[in-house]
Amino acid sequence: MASNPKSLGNRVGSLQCDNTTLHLLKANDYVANAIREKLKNVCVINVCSSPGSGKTTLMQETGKRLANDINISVLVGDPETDRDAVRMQEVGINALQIVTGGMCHIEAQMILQALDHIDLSETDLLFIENVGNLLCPSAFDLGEDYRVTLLATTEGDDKPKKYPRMFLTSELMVVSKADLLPYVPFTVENVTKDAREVNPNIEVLTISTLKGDGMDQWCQWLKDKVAEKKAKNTEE
Ligand SMILES: Nc1nc2c(ncn2[C@@H]2O[C@H](COP(=O)(O)OP(=O)(O)OP(=O)(O)O)[C@@H](O)[C@H]2O)c(=O)[nH]1
Ligand SMILES: [Mg+2]
Repeated sequence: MASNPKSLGNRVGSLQCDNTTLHLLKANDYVANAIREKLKNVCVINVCSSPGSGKTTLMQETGKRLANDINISVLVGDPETDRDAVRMQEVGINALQIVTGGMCHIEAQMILQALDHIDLSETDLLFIENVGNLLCPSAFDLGEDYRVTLLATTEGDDKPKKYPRMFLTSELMVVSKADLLPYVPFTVENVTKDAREVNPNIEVLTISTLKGDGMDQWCQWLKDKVAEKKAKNTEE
């Protein structure tokens, strides 16, 4: 199997028993690589966060703003309900719910199966909304190009050091609910410093989906990533 840049399998999902190491995440990484092969013309973004940080709201607003520029599809993971897919469909986004049956993360096999139900020829950007959790999703490569982790101002600015693997494996941290900054003890400077001590390469955007602050930069970031992916595929 080709080495996988997103894989934490060798570090996180392994058991050491009497000189034998079992890599528990190898099967997931194998499927994630198959997804990457299949989606050479689609930019895939795995959106992670704690429950309620604003993932679905951000994608609803993004879908509305980019409706004329980019064809977006969303696969959304939820432990029990299809509420988020319904919310996205209500604003015209092509969305499919993956109900994990109580599981705290999405695995690559679930994405591969769900891809059969998406018109990939009509998709430039595929969002995967992961199950709300800052721990388990960090260990599962879903074949994405980019991992984006939201951290809401209401959650406290100490989270990057407490949940480092999530931030270590993310290309972008979105500080969400920025409109609440005047009311909560949260400093963007502190959280950025901690996130960059965990992952010096992580980009940071501060967004209020509710008020619109930062949405232009976020949409431009997405447009650039979609264009880069298409250009890379054309070169190959
Ligand atoms: N003040 C404020 N509230 C927001 C913002 N974005 C989302 N919310 C609210 O935060 C709550 C949770 O938002 P969701 O988008 O459902 O969060 P989520 O991360 O998708 O939640 P799960 O899927 O359950 O993990 C909702 O009540 C939103 O209206 C924002 O920018 N500012
Ligand atoms: Mg949601």
